[in-house]
Amino acid sequence: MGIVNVTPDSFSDGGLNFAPEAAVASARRMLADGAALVDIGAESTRPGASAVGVDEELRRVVPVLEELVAVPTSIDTSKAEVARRALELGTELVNDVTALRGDPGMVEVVAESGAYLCLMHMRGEPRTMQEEPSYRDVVSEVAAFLEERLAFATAHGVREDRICLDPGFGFGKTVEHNLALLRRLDVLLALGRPVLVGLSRKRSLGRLLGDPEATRGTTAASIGAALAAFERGAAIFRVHDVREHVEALTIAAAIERGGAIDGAP
Ligand code: HH2
Repeated sequence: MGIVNVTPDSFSDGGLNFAPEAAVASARRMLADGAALVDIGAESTRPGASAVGVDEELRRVVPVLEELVAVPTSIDTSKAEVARRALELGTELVNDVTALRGDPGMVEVVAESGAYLCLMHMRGEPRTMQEEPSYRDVVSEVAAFLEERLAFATAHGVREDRICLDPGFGFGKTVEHNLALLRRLDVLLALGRPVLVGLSRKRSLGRLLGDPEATRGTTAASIGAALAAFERGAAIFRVHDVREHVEALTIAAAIERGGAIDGAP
């Protein structure tokens, strides 16, 4: 899953894809580089980011999706109205970082459309979520949250086989919390749904590389984290640097599968 943020303020590609033509070109390049779909978002969720209204979010996202009608996309939104419009324009997956808690109308929009859905764990809300997050046991608390959200979604008519789960790296979590969740991805996989991971360029990676003030991680660090997640069973990787991740994961998958790749000596 490639990332295209149609925002002026995202933590890693803010401003780069704010113009619709630039966003469309980035999406097409990511697909050419091997992405299976492109996640279009118009509201930054980086720590401290301020909220965007529904009209502004639609103004940013609609021209991009109109150009990408025949292209597999997901919509990174927590607003039912934005998801509804995106689904009308052909989006296949709703990526809701609030896990259906942000807008009471969201679950119905997803259920009625039959779209895929990503449920992500977040403690608090983006403006304040990094203010001393604390857990008794982060792995079991995140798993219990996702289990409850999965039950909520299916009780409201979303098909279980359409849902994937995401621990929400960096959303109300310290570096240690993120590492614990990555190390014990098996606990989330035990919920029976594919796991999506969003580790790409996250600040925890930069901090692990030794800069306590880092606001983002490098591409190499992102790939290292993605491979560790792959080894633990993650199925979907939300990334900025598509080609590099596709190459690294292709090799990891070939090793996992065993046997020769067609055409390889
Ligand atoms: N991370 C971000 C945004 N959306 N969605 C899911 N499912 N999982 C994630 O980890 C995730 C997400 C934050 O990253 P980014 O989109 O690059 O930045 P911003 O929120 O500043 O636009």
